[in-house]
Parts: sequence; C-alpha cells; structure tokens
Amino acid sequence: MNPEASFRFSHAVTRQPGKSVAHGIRDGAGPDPDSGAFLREHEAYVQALRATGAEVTVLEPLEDFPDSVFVEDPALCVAGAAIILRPGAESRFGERDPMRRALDEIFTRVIDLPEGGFVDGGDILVTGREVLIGLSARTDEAGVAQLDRILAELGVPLRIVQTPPEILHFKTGCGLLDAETIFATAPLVRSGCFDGYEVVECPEGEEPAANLIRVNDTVFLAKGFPRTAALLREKGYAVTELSVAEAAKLDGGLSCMSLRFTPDPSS
Ligand code: CIR
Repeated sequence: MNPEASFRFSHAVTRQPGKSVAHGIRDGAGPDPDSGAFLREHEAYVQALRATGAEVTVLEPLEDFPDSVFVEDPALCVAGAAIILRPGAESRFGERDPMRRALDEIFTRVIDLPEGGFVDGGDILVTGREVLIGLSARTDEAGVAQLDRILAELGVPLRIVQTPPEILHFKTGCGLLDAETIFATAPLVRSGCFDGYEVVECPEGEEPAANLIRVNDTVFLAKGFPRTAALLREKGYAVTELSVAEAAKLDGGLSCMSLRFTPDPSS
C-alpha cells in the first residue's frame, strides 16, 4: 500500500440528502433533522471537499432511502478498486445498486461483496498500512471474512478489531490524521487496537469530535469542539471546522458523508 493514499485523494463521491432524510435511522429520541438545514450543511461540506483540490461528484437524492446521504456505508474505495458492501441495516440494503451504478462510471474495477454477511463502511478505517475493521451491530464476521478475501487480492492487509457497543460504527470513535497517526476516544485507545500507531487522544467530553477526516492537506473537524481544534492546530494540522449538527441527529458525522479515493492510483 502507498501510505499517503490513505489521506491523499483526487476524488470524492457524496449524495445530496433528500426530503426523506428526516426519517433516517437514529438511536434514541431527539429532534428530526431538518431537510433544508441538512442540505445547506451538505453544500458547505461539498465546497470544503472541493477546496482541498478533490473532484467531487454529488449524486441525486434517493427519497426511498432516507439514510443514503451517508454514502460511506454501502461502499469501500481502496487501492484503485470500489467494493460494494452489504450494509447491516435492512432499510439501507437497497442503497447498494444505485451506488454500484455511480461507481461503475468512475472505476474500472467494481467488486461486489459476496452474499453471506454484512459490512458497513463506517466500521472501516483505512490507514497507511492496513484496513482496520470493527465488528459491530452492522458488521459481522461473515462479512469481514468475505471482505478479507477481496482485500487480499488487492494486496491490502485487513485487521479485525471490536467496535465498542456504545457507538454505532468503529469510526464514530476514531479518524485518521495522517498515514501513521490516529485520533481516537480514550476507550478505543485503551482497547489497544491502535498499538504501534501514533495516537492523539480525543479530549474528554468532546468524543463526537473523533469522527474527523483528513483530506489532502486538511483535517475536517465537526464544529463545536474547541479543545480538539486547539490540540490539533497545536500539533501542526490545518483544521477546517464544519457543522454536522443535522447529520448528528441521525448518528452521522463527517466521514459518513463521502467516499474519498483516487480511482487510478498509478496515474
Ligand atoms: C444509520 O444508522 O445507518 C444512519 N442513520 C447513520 C449512518 C452513519 N454512518 C457512518 O457513521 N458511517
């Protein structure tokens, strides 16, 4: 693997939230997201991705799939290939076909995760040397075994870890700062899953900030976490803060709203 390919991307794919986004899956009560506010948040997100130099495709909303704005879950783009995953939530399973059609336009190699298990992209962290995948309520051992076979063919090592039960996805609690540096909440750091990496621990009380993304020279951080922003700037990262207040109402965050990749890493 080329370590820099874990955060240097020529492209990103996003999908506009539809009006149905108010009916997305959420854990627990809380206000519905407002589709207009969500759309504005999404537009700012797309603009910020474009400002990193990436070419950003914005797909049409899918009203039949309220959670389809969270494009990270039905696919994994790595090593110049796109893998269509099998999302673990029933209402999201149908997001696969439209995602396959979109990625077929961009990639020469699109591979379907075979039947048998489930994997959500939110449980996958691509680092500079491997893919870390967290078993969770959405990602099971059968799905991971299938993914492992595909990644082995692509020459990408996979390591299985555990997603803590209190969070939806593995990446709810962590994000990549650079090829060898991971930002993560204290419980994930303590679990030992990042041993051997440089780790920056998320300040206590700012755990929702953990779902950050590095895109080219910029680290995108959710707005409202001043101690995290200061800590990362102190460490020399160029931080851009973005509001994800509407996405957060559906347990979503920065990583879930894009697929980030270089379709032909040799070019
Ligand atoms: C879901 O439960 O599937 C959506 N409401 C949120 C998905 C967030 N995706 C992610 O963290 N990768």
